[in-house]
Amino acid sequence: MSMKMVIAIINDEDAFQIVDKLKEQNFQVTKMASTGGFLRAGNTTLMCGVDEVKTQEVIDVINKYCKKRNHVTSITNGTAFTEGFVQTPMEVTVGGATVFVIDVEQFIKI
Ligand code: 2BA
Repeated sequence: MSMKMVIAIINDEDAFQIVDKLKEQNFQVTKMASTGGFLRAGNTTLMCGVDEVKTQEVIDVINKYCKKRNHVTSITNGTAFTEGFVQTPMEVTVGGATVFVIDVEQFIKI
């Protein structure tokens, strides 16, 4: 059996749901807390070792539950001394995933 390792860097917000969905479909997954080198903010890295023929199924789950989406949040403008605090709605993009698929040379459980 040929095996692949899917490494996916995803948003923390999507992590619990995606681990649940992968488990439901009988995939084994390891979830690691990670930090992006550019933003230096927390993200989640998933490692999922799968039979080669099932690689696309894992990618489909990631695609379904980690899709980029727009999220409306609010930022606070102004000061208490001027016009007061004003909540300004702002649209931000959340989610998405960076996925690597790697050939597994050996898979050993001891
Ligand atoms: P993404 O490209 O969606 O990458 C999200 C996270 O995925 C990255 O977090 C990093 O943890 C991981 N990642 C992406 N490409 C990788 C690779 N080739 N190897 C290993 N890990 C990888 P951050 O590094 O904090 O980057 C967050 C976001 O900032 C990136 O989103 C991208 O939109 C932007 N970005 C990253 N580097 C940039 C740069 N040099 N200039 C401009 N924007 C950058």
